[in-house]
Formats: sequence, C-alpha cells, structure tokens
Amino acid sequence: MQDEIYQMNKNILILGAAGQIGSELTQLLRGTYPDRTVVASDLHNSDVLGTPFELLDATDEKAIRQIIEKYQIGEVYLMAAMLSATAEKYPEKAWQLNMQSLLIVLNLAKEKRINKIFWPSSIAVFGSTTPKQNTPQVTITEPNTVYGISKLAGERWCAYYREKYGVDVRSIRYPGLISWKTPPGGGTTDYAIDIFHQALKNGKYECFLTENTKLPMMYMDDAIRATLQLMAADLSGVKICSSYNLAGVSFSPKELANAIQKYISDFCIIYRPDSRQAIADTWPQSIDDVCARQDWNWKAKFDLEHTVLEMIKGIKSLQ
Ligand code: AKB
Repeated sequence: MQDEIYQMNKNILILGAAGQIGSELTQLLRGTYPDRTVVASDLHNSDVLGTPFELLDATDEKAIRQIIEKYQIGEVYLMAAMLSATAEKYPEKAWQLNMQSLLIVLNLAKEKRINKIFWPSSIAVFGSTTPKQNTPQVTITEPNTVYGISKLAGERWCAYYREKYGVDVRSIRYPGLISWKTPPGGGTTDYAIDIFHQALKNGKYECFLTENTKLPMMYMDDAIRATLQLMAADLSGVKICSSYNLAGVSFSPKELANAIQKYISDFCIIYRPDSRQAIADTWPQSIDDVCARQDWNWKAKFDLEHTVLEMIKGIKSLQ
C-alpha cells in the first residue's frame, strides 16, 4: 500500500530553495511542471520564492517528514549546503549540514516515502592529486577541503543507497555557477559573480584569486537545464550512481576581466589573493563530461562571451 502511495506522489520539495541554485530551480520547476506542486523551503523566510513556501531546516528530520506528508511529495531537491570557503571556517557545522540532510532524504527514499532525489555534488570532490586538465569522471579524488570531503562522502552514500537499496538519487558535480538573479554564498568561485556587480557599480574589482587561476565554471541557465534533464532521464540511462562530471566553460580571472573590458572598456582589476586561493589551487582547471553527454545527451550552451553578455544585461536590468 505504502509503495502505491509513494509512486503516485508527484509533488516536489526543494530544500534550501532561497540559495543561489535553489531560487532559480524553484522558478523553472514551477514553469516546467504546472500540474505538480513545487514547495520551496528554506531556513530563512524569503519573499521572492512565491508559494507554497515552508520554513524548514534541512537537518530537521521530523519537520521534513511532516512536509512530505502534508504535500504528498514524491521528489526532493536537496540544495541546502555550506560551500567551500565558509565550510573551512565551520568544519563541523559544514559536515553536519551537508551529511545529515543527505542521509535524511536518502533514508526517506529507502523507506519509500519519496521516490526520487536530486543532490548536488561539486568539482570540490577533486583535490591536489587529481589530474587538472580535462579531469575524468573516474579519477583520483582526494579533496583537501571540508566541503570537498563532505561532497565526496555524499557521493559514496548516493552510490551505496542506489546499489544497495535501489534508491533513485541523481547528482551533478557542479562547477562554479554564475548567475545574476541571486547572490552566491561562501564559495571559492564567487569572484566570478562579484566581479560583474563591482564592474558595473565602480568600474573596478579586487580579486581574491590570482590572475591565472583557471577554474571550471558554468552559467546558471546551463546548470539548471542540466539538472532538469538529468532528473527527467530514464533511470536505466543514469549509469553514474555517484555524481556526473559537468563541463561548461573554463577561464581565469584575467580572461574574465578581458571579456568584461569588451563591454566596460575602463574596467580595471587588481589581484589580492586570500585564503580562498589555497582552495582554488587544489581544484581542476577543466572537466571531461563525456559520461553526461553519452548517458543523457548533455551539452552546454553558454561560452564565456555569451555568459558575460547575459550577466551584464541581467545586472543592468536590476539597477
Ligand atoms: C564553491 O566555490 O564552493 C562552489 C563549488 C565549486 O562547489 N561554487
């Protein structure tokens, strides 16, 4: 009986919906699935997310169970997480949030209370011993950060629950995500967003990474499209049970600054690397996403030029 009920539940819950990815994901899921209730939830109140919205702590198992019952949730997107730079300041808190929330939703799926999960991983699962160029799907993963350790452990839990209990959990190793609608929070790749805001406001930017620190990045529209595409794919085609590599565009702060200068000719950048440099130094420069391309037809649309154009247009529309 429980089996039949859970398979009929088609509504969606987003945990951490007020964050950088969650807020855009909420809008797109609501637009894509008008016949399903998409419940946005976060630890903090948010006026921009629309309704239904629930105040919800992603580590509060009892409260999550109640919301799942209340809205007949079948699918959970767990977007709540502490990112790389903040996690270095609060290692235990980061571990607790990033792990506990995942184990709660994995267990809900194991008990057949929900039938599908999306959980974001990151390029942070790679570390200083990983090949930096065209980093393969399966390679050395010895992360040097708390965030990376939590993401790698999370990936192994996802694979374990899929293999052992048949849980349908899908995941992407997001690169640094670039968007203008919602500010990022506590990541090492955040510079690639701040730079646009400062360029348009003050014409200058002080970058916390060195000029040649090349990192894998992606425009948010591509990242959200990939997420929906992976979640809509037939499970038999989702062969990677841990998390998919996903490539967008790779660039350094200097290359990004040059691209911005095409639109804001007097824009200037100075480099004052801080503690985030050490994190960036352990991450890949470019990613091989052949598995995502083969398994569910992934292809990025936004190159650097297009990303810069969209970011400038978007931020100007807010001013
Ligand atoms: C971060 O910088 O921590 C994130 C990530 C790459 O996962 N943007």
